[in-house]
Amino acid sequence: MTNLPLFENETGTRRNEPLGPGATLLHGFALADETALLDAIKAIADDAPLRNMVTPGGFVMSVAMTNCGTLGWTSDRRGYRYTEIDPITERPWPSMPACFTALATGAAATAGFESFIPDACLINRYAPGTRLTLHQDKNEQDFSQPIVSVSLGVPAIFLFGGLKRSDKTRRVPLVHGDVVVWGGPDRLRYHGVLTLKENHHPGLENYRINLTFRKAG
Ligand code: MD3
Ligand code: FE
Repeated sequence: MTNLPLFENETGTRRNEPLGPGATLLHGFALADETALLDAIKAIADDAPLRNMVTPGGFVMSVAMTNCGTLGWTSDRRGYRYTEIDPITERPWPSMPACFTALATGAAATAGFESFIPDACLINRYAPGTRLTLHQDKNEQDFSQPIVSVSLGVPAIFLFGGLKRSDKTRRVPLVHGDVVVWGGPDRLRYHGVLTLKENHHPGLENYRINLTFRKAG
């Protein structure tokens, strides 16, 4: 099937919306790759199953997660960290598919971050009723490297905060195919995802999947 360019503007290019000095929303940037992305996600989850991790405080996260790449983000009672081995399968995380790396590197370059090469991709799966509370991503080595996030499936409302948890948040709707690049002064902003509403997406049922690409090591 061919993807028609439904979200092009009058110049024939997709809309790139600045959310901050180092944050850009690339509307529909992942649409051309959706079939390859969904197939690759299924293969990864067959190898390293989606699971509900436990926070250091003992809460089971409502979002189901897995990883691909040389490093994978995990959480348990001992803390948050990146590991080379999946603690469930006790094998390395599945390797990063070429279509993932190309998408992340291309999105970062489009947003002004040249030569971004991710070594970790966290796959988050949201069912209706699940959410991600406000947090910062601070487990990576080098905060000068951006984070690239790809939204697939049912729409969600993303919360974009400030550098303090108590700072005012902005609500940003994210739909299937949207890619956001977060870097520079926006890299350590608090962020989260509001409780997912019941919705249907052809190919992803009532789920939202988010891919978060990082240079973790
Ligand atoms: C803004 N995931 O996995 S990705 C996460 O939609 C995470 O699943 C969310 O936050 C999701 O840690 C949001 C977007 C994102 C990622 C990193 C950021 C936004 C960010 C870092 C700084 C500011
Ligand atoms: Fe995050």
